[in-house]
Amino acid sequence: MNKPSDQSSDQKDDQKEKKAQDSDAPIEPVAVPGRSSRRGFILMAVIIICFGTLGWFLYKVPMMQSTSNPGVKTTGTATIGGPFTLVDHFNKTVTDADFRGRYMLIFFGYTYCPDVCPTTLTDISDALGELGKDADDIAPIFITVDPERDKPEFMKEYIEHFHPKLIGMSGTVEQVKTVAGAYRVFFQKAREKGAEPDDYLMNHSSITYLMGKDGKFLTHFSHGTSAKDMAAKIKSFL
Ligand SMILES: [Cu+2]
Repeated sequence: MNKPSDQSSDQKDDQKEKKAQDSDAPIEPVAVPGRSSRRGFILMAVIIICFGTLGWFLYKVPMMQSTSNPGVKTTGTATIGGPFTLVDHFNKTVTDADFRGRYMLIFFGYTYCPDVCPTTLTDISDALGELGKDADDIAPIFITVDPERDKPEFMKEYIEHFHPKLIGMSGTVEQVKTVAGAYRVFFQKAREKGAEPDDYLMNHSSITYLMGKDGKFLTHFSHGTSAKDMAAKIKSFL
């Protein structure tokens, strides 16, 4: 799974290490032979180590505390979701407002996905089956993060493999970026060197969102949640 925040903190660590090396550098010219200068050198080294350790505690420890508990949502649930304008698999423009009064079960992915998307869409479909009549109020939505290849016609063909109620959504790259941003979904093209321009995979977040009748975030399901568990959790909100 992708953790952009971890990546950036790694980079910060690298930079910090580089800085630490830089600050060590001026010590060398001080180390001239002789007792007093050697004592001075040791003293200076001790001071540097002390400040270095203090610095590490001041910077690193709060950082570890903020990243070591991914279960705690620091962003708040209110910021997940938001307005979108996309194109459904009938090539019709749709917005989030069209779904007011219904629950939205939203998953982001792409039709060329080798594993995560087909598995999740199968789980979603099975969960809907499990819910039976209760699923009438739920709009299961599959939004592509690969609109360049996933045109509406292709989305239509793809979702037919899963559940008759599934709604496939595509749009312009800009529209998809907007909705993905609103749902804090990460996605990125991964093309191997020398591959054809349209021969690539998409790295993407694999979270399924349940949004309320008012369009507000209710809960989310991580990849691998069983259909049974998903159905039970959804039912608790209906
Ligand atoms: Cu996928």
